[in-house]
Amino acid sequence: MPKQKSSAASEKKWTNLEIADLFLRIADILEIQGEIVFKVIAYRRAADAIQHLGRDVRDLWRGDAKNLREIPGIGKEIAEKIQELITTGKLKYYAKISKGIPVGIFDLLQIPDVGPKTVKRLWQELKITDVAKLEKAARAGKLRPLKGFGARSEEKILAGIETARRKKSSTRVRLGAAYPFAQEIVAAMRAACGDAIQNIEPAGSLRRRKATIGDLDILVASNAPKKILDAFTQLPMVRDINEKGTTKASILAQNGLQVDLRVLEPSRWGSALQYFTGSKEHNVELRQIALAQGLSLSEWGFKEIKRDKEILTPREEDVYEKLGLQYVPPELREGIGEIAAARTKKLPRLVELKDLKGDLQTHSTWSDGSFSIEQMAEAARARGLKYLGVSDHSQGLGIARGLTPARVREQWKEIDKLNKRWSDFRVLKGVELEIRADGTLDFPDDVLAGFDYVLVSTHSALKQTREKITARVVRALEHPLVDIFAHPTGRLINEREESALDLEEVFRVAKATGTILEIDGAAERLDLDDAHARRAKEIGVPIVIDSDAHSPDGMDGLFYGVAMARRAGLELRDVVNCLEWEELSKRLKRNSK
Ligand code: DGT
Ligand code: CA
Ligand code: CA
Ligand code: ZN
Repeated sequence: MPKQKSSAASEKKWTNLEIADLFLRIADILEIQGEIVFKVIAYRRAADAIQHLGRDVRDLWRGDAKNLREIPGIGKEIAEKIQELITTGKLKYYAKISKGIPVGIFDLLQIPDVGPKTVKRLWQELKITDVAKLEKAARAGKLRPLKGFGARSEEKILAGIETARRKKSSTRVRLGAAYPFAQEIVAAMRAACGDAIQNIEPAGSLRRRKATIGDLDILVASNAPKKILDAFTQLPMVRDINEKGTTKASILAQNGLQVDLRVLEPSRWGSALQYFTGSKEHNVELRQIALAQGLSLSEWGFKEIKRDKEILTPREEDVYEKLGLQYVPPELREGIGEIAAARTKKLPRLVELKDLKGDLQTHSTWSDGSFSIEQMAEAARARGLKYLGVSDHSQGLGIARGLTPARVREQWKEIDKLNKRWSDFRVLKGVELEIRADGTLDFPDDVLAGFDYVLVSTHSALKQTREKITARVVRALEHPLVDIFAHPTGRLINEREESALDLEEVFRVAKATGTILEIDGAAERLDLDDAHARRAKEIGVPIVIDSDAHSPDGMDGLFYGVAMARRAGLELRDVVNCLEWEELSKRLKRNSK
């Protein structure tokens, strides 16, 4: 990040979600303290705006608190507080107002239907400052004396406490965060144990590349389990040790993820890796097939049931081979028909990262990206891509500094100049064009005609009714100069649900009009997700996998996008950016007659 003050680098780096949470907490405190209402509302509005930004707040900040005021709902005072968080990692105001508030108070606010006003009364009138005390009081019928409370509200509160508990234990981590973290653990284990490790691999949902991960399951093949487990429980990222035995340990990492690590003999690697990769449903089906052949199958290997004789499988491929099945790639192991396909050797040949020849959704400093077109292009070239579509935002997206037609023409000049540089690489003139709330497009047709391709998306009015948002999108897809529909559902993992968009209808229209739908690989999006992309393929909709990168590192999004595509069973021929640009260009709606 070029414009960040160097002092900030060593401080805590606040994510959008964390900043939003802090502001919500401030609002709660203010309300509990009986502060004036508009101040409380201001913090809630700011939290909402930041949560739904869809990009790092630092990218908008660019070293100046004033820039933050472009975000609707953020005024001078709050903009300066965000700046303080970014540059110092702390907020003095929060330290001041939270003084003297018991920490348990905030847990009370997590209970459905228990708001700051109720909390204030529970605290002041009944001295209840945490969930345990509230639960006890509700069970003992001691809330009734409060004005407006009765037996019914006590029941409701007890049920609410249960709901809050369940919710708390079910937060799943995004693949984009869990995957690099797993790589870090593997590297740290290799550094600590060297030759004692014969094989190490993260299994479970991470290996299946699910969009979100419950916990990490790491397998190690080694003849020195004690050494491995000692090293694991002493890793710097360990916060707590849940459990440590002779072949298995489980830790809670600093980042809140649980990590289970199992050590096994190298001769059992194949069956163990297969078993702990799951899914459970896939494994159940596999064991039934084994039984039908007189074999039992477990993480330890096969056993011939009649003779009680063990058959070990050092390689995972051996497991499938032994059962007469085609090898099933981990991404397909969800128990949804892959085993039947493996039996008849009809599994798809899944698309791979190296099959991608270009990226059609990326951003530069011309809108809300953090790097120049030149830097982004060199980064794409270094990754082995042949073309990079620059798709900066259009004017309608003010908070992302969307481009006016005049700025677009300036950008084209820069791109033309850059393109003289390479014979083996090309920068494409793209745009991420807003579909306005009423379904009209953000640029007139004569501007749209000048791009190499046009990608459309929705960033506002995502709460429209199903009818309204579907009609809005369909209208855009029917436009002859619209080539791609980006991040179709608008979901942000753990932050925002999908819009009400009728995807079946969108798929139908996309196929009929030859509009391409996107798998956006940005860590928070993964949109289309695996299930939607699978359906899109069934219907015959062409798919593009993009990174939505705002920096060179952001191009890792291609990896996560490919992960979703593989889970969806997509092959090279289903993904348009596996084509050279010349071929892809001919397929675009605007160029096909
Ligand atoms: P997660 O952690 O919720 O994202 O999902 P997984 O798939 O990683 O599930 P996890 O961590 O509970 O277990 C890891 C793998 O171990 C799972 O994918 C398959 C295997 N496994 C766990 N429990 C069972 C079970 O009861 N039966 C069978 N057949 N396999 C199991
Ligand atoms: Ca797991
Ligand atoms: Ca686990
Ligand atoms: Zn976007």
